Amino acid sequence: MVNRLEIAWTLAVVALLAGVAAYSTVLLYQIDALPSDPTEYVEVIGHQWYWEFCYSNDTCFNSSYDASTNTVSGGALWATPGAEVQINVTGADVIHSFNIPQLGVRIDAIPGRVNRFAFQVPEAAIGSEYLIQCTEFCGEFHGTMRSFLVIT
Ligand SMILES: [Cu+2]
Repeated sequence: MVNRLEIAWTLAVVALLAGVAAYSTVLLYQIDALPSDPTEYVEVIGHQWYWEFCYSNDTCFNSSYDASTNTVSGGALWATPGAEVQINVTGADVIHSFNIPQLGVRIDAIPGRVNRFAFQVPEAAIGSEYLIQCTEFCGEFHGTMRSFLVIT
């Protein structure tokens, strides 16, 4: 004979897990939601071994990193303070992963697929820089596949 207490405990656990599942599902959709009117769109393309940034005025920049001086040349991800930036990320050759650790931005750059993500640029002082680092091992010079988000 089934104890009433066992049934009560089982139902309590089922109710708790159902609540966690419902809350998590809503949260996942909220995190992935894209803004209806972002301030800026940037196409981000991962190459072996540099990032290409294309802006809405159809100009593209290849960002090359120099490890000896910790600087980039040729371009960067430029954004204004407080901007809501939508990035459309893809890969040109192999799988890369676009990561801005300080902002919690991380999204895979996969050839043949466009992944979309939006994030809020901090209200930082103009000239502030945030490291961009590939976080998917993509070959010999993966470690130098860096750039910067520069507040302009
Ligand atoms: Cu990489």
